[in-house]
Amino acid sequence: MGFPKDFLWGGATAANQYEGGYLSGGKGLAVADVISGGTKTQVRKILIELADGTKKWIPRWEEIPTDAKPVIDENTYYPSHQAVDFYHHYKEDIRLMGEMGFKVFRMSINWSRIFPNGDDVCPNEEGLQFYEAVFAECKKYQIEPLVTINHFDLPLNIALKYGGWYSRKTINMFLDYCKTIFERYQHQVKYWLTFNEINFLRDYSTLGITEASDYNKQQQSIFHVLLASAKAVQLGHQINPEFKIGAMIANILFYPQSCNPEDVLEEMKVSREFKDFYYDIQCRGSYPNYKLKEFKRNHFKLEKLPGDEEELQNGTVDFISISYYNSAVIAKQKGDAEKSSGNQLGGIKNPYLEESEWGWPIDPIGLRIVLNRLYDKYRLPLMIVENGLGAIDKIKNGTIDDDYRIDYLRRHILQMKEAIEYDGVELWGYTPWGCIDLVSAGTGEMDKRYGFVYVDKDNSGKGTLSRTKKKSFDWYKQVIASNGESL
Ligand code: P53
Repeated sequence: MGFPKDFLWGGATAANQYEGGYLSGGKGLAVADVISGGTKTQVRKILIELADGTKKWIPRWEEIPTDAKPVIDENTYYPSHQAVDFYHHYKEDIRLMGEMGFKVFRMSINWSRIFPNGDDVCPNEEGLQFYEAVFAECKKYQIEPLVTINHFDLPLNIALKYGGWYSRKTINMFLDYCKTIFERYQHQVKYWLTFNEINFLRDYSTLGITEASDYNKQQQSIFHVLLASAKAVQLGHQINPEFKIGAMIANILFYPQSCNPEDVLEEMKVSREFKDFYYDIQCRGSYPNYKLKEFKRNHFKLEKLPGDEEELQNGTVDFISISYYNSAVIAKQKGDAEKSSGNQLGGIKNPYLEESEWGWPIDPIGLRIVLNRLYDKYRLPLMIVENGLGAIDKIKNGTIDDDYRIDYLRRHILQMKEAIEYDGVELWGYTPWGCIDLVSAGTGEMDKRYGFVYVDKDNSGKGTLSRTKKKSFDWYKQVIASNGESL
């Protein structure tokens, strides 16, 4: 009993936080490449050049005026440029994954490495060869690649020239990219995810739209992304019917603060807005009524073409994958409740849970609840493709004793086991986030580490990039070897 025999144990990464080589091998610039580093307290910024030639720094989520363009400042550190240089370390890293016994390795393809400008007529052969070599390396260790087609990553040219996902043209550029990689890698890759955290695309770096505050533009852009995903699912299945193509949604679990029906109703609304409506479209193939009603109330009319609804309907996913880090508390009236410092949605502190150094509540039982709710509702196989503890690691006498990380992972794996064994949930695999230390997406820093392997690099970009096994490396190795029995 316990975990199924063929359970996919592994780890997860994303190109813009891991790969580096930002201009190597013919790669073009991505939006991620113009976002500066940051820290817990210092927000990541973009330097823009205005029409009159003057330059100014703006926070990454701020609107970029239509006549301005992002530029790179020579004296500023940009984490994506080198990241932790998987580009030159892939053999070493995959060997380490092989040593841990990984069955699966989640990674993303850098769109601008394949189509440097997004709208190129031909793909960049050197870029295609890079991933071919990576997949061949995985095969040496019988590691199955799980590829995210788009992980917070957009060729800069698509943002500048077309206005990102607000333009319907971006759908076609995306499908050209999908066709190229599906055809090229159809014998090397079986598991695909279309968009990372599709419910978390809301600014220039992900959607490529500059008026992030405009409701209509946001909704239209999200529709284009969802449509692109549905079309990609169909295209993938045409190219290779064996492909398993999944949705990927950030699954923060929301709790009502009290049994006051007002709080429960508010939690329902937040859950729908933040995640449920994306699941519904990707798993059931159409917009739920509550979303259509919301459009009406906002006097918004989605611009659609004939056939779009069928495309959504025919492009439902084969499985659901999620990121799960924490839960959050929702109340109708926030009042004087104690705030949870780092909770992404500015939530209320949950008195029953501890928090990470970045203020993310730690909630293993929440994971079991999430898995059950999803399986009840959609009856699709599930995968947890991100989970883990971002923490500061200290090297003492050449070793890193990350017992806090082991403890976090152990408690989550135990709840996965309950969900499988006791509740009968169908769970395919588990890929903890940042298996080799990488750059944080939220803060752009190195100090927030998730890995089993330590990478020597600091927040300002300095370091040898050497890899060192942490205590959790051997621990995870025996978790995999015992198929989740020895924790
Ligand atoms: P970092 C926010 C909340 C939950 C998940 O996050 C998030 C984010 C964005 O920061 O993103 C996912 O690095 C994402 C990864 C990211 C990871 O969570 O801010 O898919 O790219 O690195 C962890 O600690």
